[in-house]
Amino acid sequence: MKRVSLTRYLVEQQREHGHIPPQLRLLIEVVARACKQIAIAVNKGALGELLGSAHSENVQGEVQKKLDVISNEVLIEANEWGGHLAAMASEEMDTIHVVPNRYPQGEYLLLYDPLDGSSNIDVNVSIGTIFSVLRKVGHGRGVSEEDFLQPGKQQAAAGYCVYGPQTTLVLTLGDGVVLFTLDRETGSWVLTESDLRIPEETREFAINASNQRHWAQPVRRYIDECLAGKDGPRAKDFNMRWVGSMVADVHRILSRGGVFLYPWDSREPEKPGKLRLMYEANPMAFLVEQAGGLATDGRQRILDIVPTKLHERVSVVLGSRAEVQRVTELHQAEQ
Ligand code: AHM
Ligand code: MG
Repeated sequence: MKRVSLTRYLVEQQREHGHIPPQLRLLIEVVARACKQIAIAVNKGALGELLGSAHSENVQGEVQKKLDVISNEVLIEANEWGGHLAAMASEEMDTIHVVPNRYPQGEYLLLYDPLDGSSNIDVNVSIGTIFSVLRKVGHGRGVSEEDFLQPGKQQAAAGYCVYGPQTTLVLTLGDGVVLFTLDRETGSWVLTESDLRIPEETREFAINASNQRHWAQPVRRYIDECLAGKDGPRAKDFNMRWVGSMVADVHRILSRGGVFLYPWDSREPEKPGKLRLMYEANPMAFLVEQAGGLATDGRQRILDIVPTKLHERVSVVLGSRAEVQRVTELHQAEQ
């Protein structure tokens, strides 16, 4: 079997389709290398005294874990000197990180959640890194938060890495979704799936059901319909899965279908949802659409939302088309 490495995949994409500028190629390679480094730290866990709290809070008031902080630093250090980026933004940083003047400035913006699924770090459950790439629109050296406020449909690339039983990297450059598995013996990312497709129909949903009493009516109705199974309006039995790491839940959906919901709830009515538009929802929505699925906030396509601030939150419904459509219909019926 021909083994295709990430480097070879990117070179061939550039050569054959000409749609990957050299700076974007470098960016993907650098992010993938940083993910390898994060995977090593995650793997060491208690042996490297890397578990537990960092005793600090991020801009969203969440307590940071040591590995959240380390992963954020690994991504900054890996990316700031290569000349491919203008600036970075992270779920774990209050403001954007502009590439320092001592380095050349590139034309891309990188956004990431350095370690998604923080509550699973210390219990040895799959966690991951999510990233999104935008082009800097304006010219000149100045970069501001405004440059990042682009709708997700303008992403040049997006992906995530799951640190689970295997370490896998899932990537889209806007032309389908590919999956690489880390070969720890050679240190190389090997292409193991060249066209991930989400089945249109599913019998599996993912939601944190402990929040049920706080949900809005359309979400309650949708889950009630699923729970009613064969005898209900959907006429089929559903199964439920909730890992608590979006990367792991989305990876399952990309692999075998399903629907993922993290909806608005009434505990904090002014917040549109828990998940972050730019670090979590947008990259996952891009991947899911590229794999043939749908991603909405219940009403509109996530990739069409124009962000008004960096750390904006959003409701998320994504996965197999038929289910996302059903959730959307229920929301529209309410209007
Ligand atoms: P994080 O980025 O701080 O880890 O938070 C995001 C995570 C998602 O990965 C996951 O889907 C969700 O939060 C789980 O939330 P809950 O603990 O409410 O089920
Ligand atoms: Mg996250």
